[in-house]
Amino acid sequence: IRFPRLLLTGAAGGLGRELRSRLKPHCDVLRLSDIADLGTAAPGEELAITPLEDRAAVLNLLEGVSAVVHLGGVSVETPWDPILQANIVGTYNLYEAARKQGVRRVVFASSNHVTGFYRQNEVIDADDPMRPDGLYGVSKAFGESLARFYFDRYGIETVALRIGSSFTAPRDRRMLATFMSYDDLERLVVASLTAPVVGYSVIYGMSDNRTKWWDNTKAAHIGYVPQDSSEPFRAEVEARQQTLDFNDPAVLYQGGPFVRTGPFE
Ligand code: 15L
Repeated sequence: IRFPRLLLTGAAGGLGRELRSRLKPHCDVLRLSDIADLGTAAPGEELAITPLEDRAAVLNLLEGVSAVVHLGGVSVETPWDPILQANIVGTYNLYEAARKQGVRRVVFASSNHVTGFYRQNEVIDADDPMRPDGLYGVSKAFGESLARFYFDRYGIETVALRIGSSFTAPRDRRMLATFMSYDDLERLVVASLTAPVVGYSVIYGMSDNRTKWWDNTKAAHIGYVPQDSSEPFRAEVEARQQTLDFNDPAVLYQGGPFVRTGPFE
């Protein structure tokens, strides 16, 4: 499938910068938005600096768009106000704009922090109750609920990606379980955009790691087949972090350090 126009929000962020070049072959026009600088437009790119909390601007942003990859928003635990504006108001504005502009599918960057208060010795799937590990996780839980409502009520499809840790390499022992390579991120996003029917689906974003906390069996219809693994990094990561403190909540819970971040006042 080649889309006439894809929108990538959060295009200046860590994952947005990776997906910018990787999504281009899948569309005629790639529209990119962020609040940070997006550089200059390459052929076939449209740049639109857009604060997600600006409802009118977001409505314009979705005009003429075939599908959205929504990475925009706050991506870590912070004080409440930025989370409220970007992740809660912003995600509402995005789905309202999708409804008004007739956009039929959204790939929503959710997070493993929606279930960060499960323990590292548990294996969960998308049907287990949400256990957010902070206000950031709560905002992603809101986004997932909103997406589910927009599917049930308006038929707008969403794949919610509960992304683990997508970096060039796992940075600590926790990330041996949560790691997703950029190549696997691309595979996951493209599968989510192109699977024939997704309805409202939730899938954990991880590579084919040996240590697994998340079971994606129920998302098999998306057709995501990870090709990479954290395993080649294991020896180096374990050598760097030799002991684990089992009194540290970051070691006990899947969300890692997020479970003990904040409060901020
Ligand atoms: C996230 O949701 C963050 O956006 C990212 O920066 C990582 O910290 C990741 O989770 C993680 O859990 O490792």
